[in-house]
Amino acid sequence: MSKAIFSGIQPSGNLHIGNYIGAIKQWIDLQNSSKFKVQSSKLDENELIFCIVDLHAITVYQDPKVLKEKILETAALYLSCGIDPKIAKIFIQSENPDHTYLTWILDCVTPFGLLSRMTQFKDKSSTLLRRAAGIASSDARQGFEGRGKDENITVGLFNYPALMAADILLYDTDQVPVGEDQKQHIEFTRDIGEKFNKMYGQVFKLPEPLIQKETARIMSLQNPLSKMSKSDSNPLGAINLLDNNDLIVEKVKKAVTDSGLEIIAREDKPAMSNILTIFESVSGISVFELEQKYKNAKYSDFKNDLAEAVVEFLAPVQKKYTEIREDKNYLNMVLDEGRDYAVAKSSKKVQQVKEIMGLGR
Ligand code: AQP
Repeated sequence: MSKAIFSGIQPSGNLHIGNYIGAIKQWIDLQNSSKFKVQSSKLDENELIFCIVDLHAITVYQDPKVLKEKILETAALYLSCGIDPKIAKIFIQSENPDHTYLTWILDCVTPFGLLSRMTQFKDKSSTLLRRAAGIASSDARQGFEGRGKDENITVGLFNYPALMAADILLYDTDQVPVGEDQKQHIEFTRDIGEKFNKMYGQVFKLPEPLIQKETARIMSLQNPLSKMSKSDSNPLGAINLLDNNDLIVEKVKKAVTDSGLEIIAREDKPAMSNILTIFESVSGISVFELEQKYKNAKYSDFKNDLAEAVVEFLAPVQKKYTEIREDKNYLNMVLDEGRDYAVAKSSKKVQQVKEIMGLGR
């Protein structure tokens, strides 16, 4: 049976190895599985659609000049990591107005209480509050209640899941490959899609999240209890896909470790489990094999090898990235084609929605 796969990344900063392992790697695996090797322009066949979700990025302030650059950087990174535009479509979210149109419609069927339960909003808003107040503590969730009037916490940030639901529902998406952190938003999408279908009639397909359990959540190199993130205020927490070799080596060397010297993935060793997962993802050597290989090794030797593996893995990505960024025509062609494809599909869905709701003439 044909399947539609949709996913995206915010151009809200430097893409990191967590974005790669949690999302892009899965996209490439899906693309390379024979099922999706369909080089066809027909809209109703297996399809892979990858979006640069710039409208999501602006839920938190972005410097306009930087944002423009990061949008193209993200697109070029999709390609240099291995997304093939002959198989998958790549487009920029803000270039298809159907996303914001459907968001408003979904807002009008979304219970306020359901949105209020989204943990990402609680986490991000509490981080913004902390920054505004200069509070260093990582446990500021309860602070949110008392300081909810902060100007940086926008309605857009609160409404983020409705925009994400629109992204997904517009394309009759079957599966959404994401990291564990996005699971709740996919569940929200299903709830809202189902509610709409019950209220007005069958319009939306309900998507499933596609989450690789072992690599679902790559953690910060500086705090294994906190997700590796573009917006982390500690620059040593994330290995960015475009970091130079020296920086990668420095970040790996300075990565925090657990107590004890064992090189083993275990629940009570979150830092080691995290870096072993990263090692496995960039080298293709399983965590089990790595544990055997480094059984009696020194920590420093292990870290040297890890840094080398990351550098080796990123070298061809970075080389290809430079080529693509220098070829503006190519990048524009890919994005134009992706946008046209996306609009052709989503506009049909929007028409269906308008008709069933009695909107317009
Ligand atoms: N640490 C992570 N481990 C595994 N997967 C991750 N993803 C993000 N961080 C990790 C996955 O990458 C995709 C794109 O994420 P996003 O950019 O849309 O939003 P995010 O999850 O909020 O990413 P960041 O890096 O934390 O960005 P900021 O700091 O701007 O909010 C998603 O599939 C996500 O699961």
